[in-house]
Amino acid sequence: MTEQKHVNENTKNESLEAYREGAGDQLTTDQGVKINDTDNSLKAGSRGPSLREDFQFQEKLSHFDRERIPERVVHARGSGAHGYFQPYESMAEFTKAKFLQDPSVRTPVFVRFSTVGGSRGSADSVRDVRGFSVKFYTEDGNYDIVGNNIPVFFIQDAIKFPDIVHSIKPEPDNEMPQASTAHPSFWDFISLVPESTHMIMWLLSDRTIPRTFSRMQGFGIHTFRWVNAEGKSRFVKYHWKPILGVHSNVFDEAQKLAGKDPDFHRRDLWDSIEMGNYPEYELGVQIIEEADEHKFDFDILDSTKLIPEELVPVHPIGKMVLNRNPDNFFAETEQVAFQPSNVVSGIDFSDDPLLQGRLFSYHDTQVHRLGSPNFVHLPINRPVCPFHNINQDGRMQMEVKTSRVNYSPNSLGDNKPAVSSEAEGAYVSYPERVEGHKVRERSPSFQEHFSQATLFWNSLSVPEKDHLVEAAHFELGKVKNKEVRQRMVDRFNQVDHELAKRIAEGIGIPAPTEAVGQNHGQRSDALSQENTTKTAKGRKVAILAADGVDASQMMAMKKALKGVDVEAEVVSKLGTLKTKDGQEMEADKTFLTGASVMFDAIYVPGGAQSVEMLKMNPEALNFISEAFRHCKPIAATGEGVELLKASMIQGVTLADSSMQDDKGVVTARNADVSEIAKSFVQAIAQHRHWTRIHKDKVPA
Ligand code: HDE
Repeated sequence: MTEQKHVNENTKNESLEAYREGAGDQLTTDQGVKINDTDNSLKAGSRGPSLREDFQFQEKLSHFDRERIPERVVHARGSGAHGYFQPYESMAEFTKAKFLQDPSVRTPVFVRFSTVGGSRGSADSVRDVRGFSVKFYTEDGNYDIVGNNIPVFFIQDAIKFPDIVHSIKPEPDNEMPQASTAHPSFWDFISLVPESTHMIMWLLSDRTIPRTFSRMQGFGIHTFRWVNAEGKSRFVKYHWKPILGVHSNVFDEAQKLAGKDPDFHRRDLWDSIEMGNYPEYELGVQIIEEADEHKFDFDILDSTKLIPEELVPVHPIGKMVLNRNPDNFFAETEQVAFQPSNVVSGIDFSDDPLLQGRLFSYHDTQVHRLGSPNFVHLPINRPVCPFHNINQDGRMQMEVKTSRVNYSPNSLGDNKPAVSSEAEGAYVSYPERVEGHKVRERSPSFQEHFSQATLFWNSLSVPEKDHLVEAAHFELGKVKNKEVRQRMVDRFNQVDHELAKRIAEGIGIPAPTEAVGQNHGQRSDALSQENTTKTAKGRKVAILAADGVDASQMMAMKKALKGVDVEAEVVSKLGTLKTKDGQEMEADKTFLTGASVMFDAIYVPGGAQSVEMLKMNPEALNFISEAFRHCKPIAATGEGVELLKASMIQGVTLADSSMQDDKGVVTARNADVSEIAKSFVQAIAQHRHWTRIHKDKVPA
């Protein structure tokens, strides 16, 4: 039992130390008996029958037979990381939660990012909502914010959760498709559930194809309650803003990544932490006074609605840094058990019926998945503060409880463990006054479903709107049932007439002739990814090279990029190459192991021989075309410009003499590479260059 008073950044790491187990020197059985041969089972004669008494064989095989536990019913595919959270200032005015009182205290956290629909082995980059779960190991116990990367949800009441999840998951007869909403049963359900409309707009947007976890936003979704030391309560909504901004793939890229590197997000998270590029997120809150609970034209208990930042600004309260990879995937990332019901003093629930249902479901699922109510004893789940209770026994009880009293009250044990008062830090529920009849009903304040879907559509930039329409063409294009597609077009017509017409034309449904109501014309800038932070930091550039490459140009570019925390990797036909000045060098990737979709930008250095060889290589040319089509920055210097000329890119001006910087394509024949690098870095920071009007004419 950890008897820890004050928590710091390292507390969880230190508590895990007691459970760490290296490979050891000598192989033994689970009982500690040394083993002399683990390759041959015990047999009667070397060709004879195996013997029943081979306890070593039995132990090895029977443990292997039980290596799997049930994967999470949703969010099965995930990746985790350790880190810490530090508040900017004391939040005592609003909450007595201890980890939010002192800006000098770093509270350890474990975070798990996930997709929702796919199985444990499915690809990272698929179109899906992402989970964003944070476990704070606080001095007052564990606090979990189990959120998503989208601020709203599909349904309003938790009792509908099995229905929405059944419709998303592969269809029950043929178990297809994997990790995709593009199938009839999902859209059938959605077309019959108007409350899902707002979420569907987010699902079809670029939010569901994030570039990396470090460039992905997180939201608590529900309205929660904060309570301060005086017992005053306010409502609160959580926002995690990535310091690197919110950036996405394009859909074609996400689909290709699923094949080229199904671990793309997991690898990026792992590598970034190993390289010291720690993903960072600012936690922000929207605080709503109790008196303002009913002042909005939607219900703050309705999880299909967000509170526009224009109405209630997001106040940044602290920063989370992810700086340590797990030691063991199963022990930590797979066994971590998040529960929205894990709250600490100063934090309470609202009556959101979606949240209330989750307060039951997560504990229930952990007991099933991890096999016992003692799942809290697992190292990753243990609080770092003392925990003493009189819960007894059960499978895999890890504590050897030494007291004979396991009931309360007791006199034999001096009435210990004793209950505490609120002043001593006991959790006491907020005494919310409630009254009402027992009914199975939805509140009338939950009945309007389209206004915020329209707000989202209005807030998107032109390229974001185009992407959303294309996503709808793909998703609904996979739905053979015409009546489902028709219902969806009718639904989109309630969001916006133009949107419905554009979607209809791509899915074989007649465009609606009349608008349903008038678009309210409102926008919210915070909803568009165009208005996010833009930085080159943490990006990856591919340098295309072959024998004869101009190493001085290449090294100058690498150095300039490194200076702004941009990693560059050399991609070549073979594993090694010879530079123009005769040096042997190793490539980081080949055209087989690397692909443009794995990089954020491309650079082609000069060297006449290198460029001639690349020109003859269709994979190199395709690398350029694909990056161009995905609107990624491209730079070329010296003879490198010739490769761009030989490729199929069009509609941009390439350098003949002086430097050209056109729609993210930066080229120069003779210029100083470090100068070019400045423009290139600016182009990289932009993320993508959507103004390339001819991009879709480029085959890739
Ligand atoms: Fe979950 N959800 N959920 N969910 N959810 C689970 O718990 C559930 C909902 C979310 O990284 C399960 O441990 C119900 C909203 C994340 O381990 C399960 C409802 C939000 C994760 C469950 C919801 C989420 C889960 C499956 C309807 C965003 C992954 C395995 C009210 C705020 C946590 C597990 C991790 C996982 C139930 C809706 C986020 C079955 C009943 C809304 C990030 O308990």
